[in-house]
Amino acid sequence: MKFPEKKKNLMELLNEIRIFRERDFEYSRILGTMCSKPDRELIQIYSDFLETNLGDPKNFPGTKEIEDHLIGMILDLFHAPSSAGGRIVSGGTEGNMLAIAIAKNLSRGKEVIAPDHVHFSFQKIAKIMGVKLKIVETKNHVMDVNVLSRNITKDTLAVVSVAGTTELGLVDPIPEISDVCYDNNIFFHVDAAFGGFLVPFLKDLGYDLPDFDFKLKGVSSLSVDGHKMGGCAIPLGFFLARREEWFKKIGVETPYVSTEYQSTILGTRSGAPVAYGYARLKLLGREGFIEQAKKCMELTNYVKEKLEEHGFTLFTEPTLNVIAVKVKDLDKVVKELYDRGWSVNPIRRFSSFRLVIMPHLEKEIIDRFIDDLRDACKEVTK
Ligand code: 0PR
Repeated sequence: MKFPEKKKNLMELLNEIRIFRERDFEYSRILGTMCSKPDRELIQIYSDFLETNLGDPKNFPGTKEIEDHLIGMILDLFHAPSSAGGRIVSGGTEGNMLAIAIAKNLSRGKEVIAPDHVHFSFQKIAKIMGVKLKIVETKNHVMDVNVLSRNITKDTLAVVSVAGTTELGLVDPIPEISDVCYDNNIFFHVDAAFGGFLVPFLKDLGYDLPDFDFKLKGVSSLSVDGHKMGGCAIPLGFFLARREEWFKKIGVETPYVSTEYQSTILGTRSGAPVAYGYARLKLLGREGFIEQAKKCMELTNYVKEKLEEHGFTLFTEPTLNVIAVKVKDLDKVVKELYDRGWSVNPIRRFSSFRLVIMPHLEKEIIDRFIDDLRDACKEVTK
């Protein structure tokens, strides 16, 4: 498309934009996403903060106060000690990147040890930051502490593990990994981008899930996404480090703006997702997040039972609200589903596709989906 030479009539323009938007999937037909549909009641907040810029907070002291309160809530949720610091980031990728940047400043090592299910953001980080990603084998699709111990060398820069894996929604044995890292004095980052807003509340409900946050003395940093199970609007992630002073190591002086230094990747950044996130966390509170977690897990069980009733096989028993369904001719099935208006995400290495049972899904949607899945599979095997 060429840069427009002439002005355009506003009504025509709005119409043009609307037509594009109508081509997008309705959120209720997106079954593989880890993101959330914004709450109707809170949408206005996003537009009220559109011009706020937290890159230069002196102009927006009110919005900055919201940011500070929000970070405080997150530090509290994840049992951060008083020495800890937190930053708002654009999402899991940026949070994970800050972790490795800090680790690089604390150690002479060159290798980041991570399980084979680690999110692809670490591949990007390795390329951008010139570190080596040492992928280690897992056992039953979670990190194996013995394999980890065997792989630690004097070159180890950091260890990464995951609470809520991207493909299967599993949780690594984080307490054991934390002990190994603590004993070997190695920086340990927990990627809780997905599980961070689910695991604590499932634990409240009595689910047998491991600790994964700063309660564990070996955890050095943690990333968690508001825009996944936090139900916040995109982009909103959090990065927490056990010591605030570590941020100085990756920070740069910022002479033209009102902060002394910045230690995140973005410079100019919107206050809109921050204000939205603050409101979302307060609207639900622990009470609401427990209800949300319960609803997602009940629906996950329903999906599992329905699928099994119709002869489908799950790749693993779900731990969280992620279900991987094994199918023959994966890509063809995914395409047939797409043509029927359903979006799911293929996990090719497991010949499965992923369903993430997010809060916006309901039983009726699942029933309709399973009917179409059966048709799609019949079509493929014809
Ligand atoms: N860490 C983990 C464990 C993740 O699952 C993800 C993203 C990230 C880090 C990176 O987070 P950002 O994308 O916020 O930087 N996981 C999902 C995935 O890659 C993201 C996603 C969301 C994918 C919606 C598809 C989709 O429709 O599968």
